[in-house]
Parts: sequence; C-alpha cells; structure tokens
Amino acid sequence: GNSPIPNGLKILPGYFDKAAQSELVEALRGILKDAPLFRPVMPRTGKAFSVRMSNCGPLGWVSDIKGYRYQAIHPETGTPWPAMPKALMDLWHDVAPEAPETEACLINFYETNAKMGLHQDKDEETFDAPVVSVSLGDTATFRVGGTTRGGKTSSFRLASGDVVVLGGAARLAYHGIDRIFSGSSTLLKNGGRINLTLRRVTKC
Ligand code: MD3
Ligand code: FE
Repeated sequence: GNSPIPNGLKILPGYFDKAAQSELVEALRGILKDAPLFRPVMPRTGKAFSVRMSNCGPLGWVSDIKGYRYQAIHPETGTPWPAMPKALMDLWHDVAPEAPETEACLINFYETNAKMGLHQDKDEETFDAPVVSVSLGDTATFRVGGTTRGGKTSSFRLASGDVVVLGGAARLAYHGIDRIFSGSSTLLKNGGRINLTLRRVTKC
C-alpha cells in the first residue's frame, strides 16, 4: 500500500559524489580491518541476521542472545570501535546542525539476498536527534511506515551516495530493507550494499 511520507523523512539523492563515495569506502576498509564484520543473532531465539555488521565511533550497536544494546567494544575482538571518519562527522554537522555530537555509526553489509525486516530504532536513550543514513554500493528498496506496526507503508529506492535523514515523527517510524539489486553499482569490488547509520545514543 501507499501512505504519505512521514514528517521528518528527508531523502538527499546523490549527496556524496563518486569520488567521495570511494573515499568513504577506503576509510571503511581500514575500519573493517580493525573491527571485522560480525553476524548478529536475534535476542532469545538466536536466529542469525542476514546482514553482517560492524561499527565506528565511541559506541556501537550489537545484538546477541541477551538483547540489543550499545557498547564501546567489538563483541568478538573486545577492542574499542575505530574512530568515525571525518567525512561522516561533517555529514552529521551538515544535516543535523542542532543535534548533539553523533556517538555511533552502525555499518550494515548486505549481500544480494540479505534483508532487514520492519523494525523501529529505539535502543537509544534519546530520540531527539535524527538518524542519518548513507547508502553505498548496490541499490536497495527500503520501506517506511508509521509509528505502529501493520499500517500502510511507502517504498523508495536508495542508490549509492544517497543520504536519508530521519528526524521528527519519522524517527520512530517502522522501516526495513526489502531487496538489494545485485550488480546495480560497481563501487564495491565484490558487490553488495553498505549502509551507514549515524546516531546519537546518550542524553546530553
Ligand atoms: C531510521 N538500516 O540499521 S537506514 C538500521 O539500509 C536500519 O541498512 C537500514 O534500519 C539500512 O537500523 C535503513 C534508513 C532508514 C530508513 C527509515 C528509518 C532509517 C530509519 C526510519 C526511522 C528510523
Ligand atoms: Fe533501523
């Protein structure tokens, strides 16, 4: 079905040009050497995510059998998350100038058949700051609904270099990734899609 775009959802197509996308990917390669992608599992059930993840910045989002949470160390290496690249801090300041400093950048890596079911982002202590998303690599279809489960949803394609800002009412909207268009981008040499989400976690 279709529904109006939630207030506070802003899509900035082509925010990062090709050169900036390549620089981000280079920075991410370095980050992933120190903080390798891990495959989270769902709390209680232990069911594996199809997406692999890592983080940079002072805090990182993790999910394991015990629950979802933010923590300062990688769940497998036990070392602090790498620093956030300057280009991402600059993005945050540009699109969320009123918000306190970003504390976490979740790195999601989607292979062709990976998906992310409809969910709300509500593990943060504050919802005042927006969530800022950067797409790199293959195009994806993302779906966004309202703040309750089971309502109408709208779908959008997110291509490499696109930025999405989820503020206001959209901050607590249900959202997910339905599919990845394999081979739609040559940015990542082995294909797939990277999504970065910048978040404020703690109250200031
Ligand atoms: C936030 N990631 O990591 S980002 C997630 O493309 C996540 O990997 C997706 O959902 C991804 O939690 C989507 C873009 C997005 C879209 C709608 C949202 C983030 C949103 C609505 C509310 C809050
Ligand atoms: Fe989310």
